[in-house]
Amino acid sequence: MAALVTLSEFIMERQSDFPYASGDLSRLLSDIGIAGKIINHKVNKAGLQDILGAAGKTNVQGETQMKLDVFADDTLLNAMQWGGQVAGAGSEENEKYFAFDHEHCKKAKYVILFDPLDGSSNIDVNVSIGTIFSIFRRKSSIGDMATVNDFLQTGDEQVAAGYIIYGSSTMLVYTTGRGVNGFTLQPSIGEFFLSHPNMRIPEDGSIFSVNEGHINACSPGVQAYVSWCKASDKKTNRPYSARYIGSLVADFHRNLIKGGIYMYPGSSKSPEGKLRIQYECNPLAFIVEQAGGKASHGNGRIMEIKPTDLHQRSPLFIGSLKMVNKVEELIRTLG
Ligand code: AHM
Ligand code: MG
Repeated sequence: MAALVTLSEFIMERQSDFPYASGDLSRLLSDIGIAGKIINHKVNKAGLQDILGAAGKTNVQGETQMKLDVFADDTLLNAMQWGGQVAGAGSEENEKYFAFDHEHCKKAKYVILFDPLDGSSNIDVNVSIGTIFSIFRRKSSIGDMATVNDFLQTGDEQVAAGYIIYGSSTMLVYTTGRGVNGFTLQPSIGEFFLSHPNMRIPEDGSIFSVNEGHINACSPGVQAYVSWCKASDKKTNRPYSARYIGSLVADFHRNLIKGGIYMYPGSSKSPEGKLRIQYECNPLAFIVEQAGGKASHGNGRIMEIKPTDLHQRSPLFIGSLKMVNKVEELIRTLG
């Protein structure tokens, strides 16, 4: 039987990849793993919340019941604040970033951005959802409070990124720029174990994931690509299969393993699409590039965008290298 490697063991082992690392990033990743377990516990009881809390809006302990995305946000913010490895946090749930004023946080080297529970529309219907995170070295001086510039870095400046998928099993997938590794939660003992070492995305795939309901409002290049995916061609194994969960982490995770492309293009109504650069596009872009794939905004790499706003949006084309190349080619020629 192969040796079981837990997330904590793996993180500690990998610390030696960074010659001057003091262990802060390792501790931060462990804190995220713990927050993920707490969120997972709550997500798994989602359908029971209303039943158990039916007498009023409070549960048996007298605590007010929170919406799951607010619960996930609070859990991560608390874990980050008390963990003391980040100077601040930016979240999809909050208009402004938080600069933590505890002394140990002011001394921290990193900041974090996250989408605490992505795919909110799927929460109530028992479909996979996820947490996405992105970690940067801070730009502001150690000892001071975090500033807005800490949160407006390009994706290329990320030091680590990952996601947790709450699916048929719960997995944590992350990268620190030395490949991508996936861990599956063993629920009975509450431990993540290395289950997907050195993940690689197939260079080409046969799955396309897009909300086709909006296709008429997309650019000619994007429309041409979707038609191309649906056209028959034995040599390139088309038509491809359409798979769209409407949960970015779940769609991305499937395509990472099987090969495929996820697209959220701009449209005439929303030229910048829907997804946010810093806590949705960038972290998945870092992972996909580390796994041998590609992430584009249509005309170039996602991770080169210099954001000017915490909640800035961008079109996203992400997945297998050849598929992203093809959609870029059509956008280049047709617009
Ligand atoms: P959210 O952050 O409000 O959950 O929105 C992001 C989600 C993604 O998970 C998903 O891929 C996309 O929105 C689906 O959007 P649409 O319903 O427009 O296809
Ligand atoms: Mg989201």
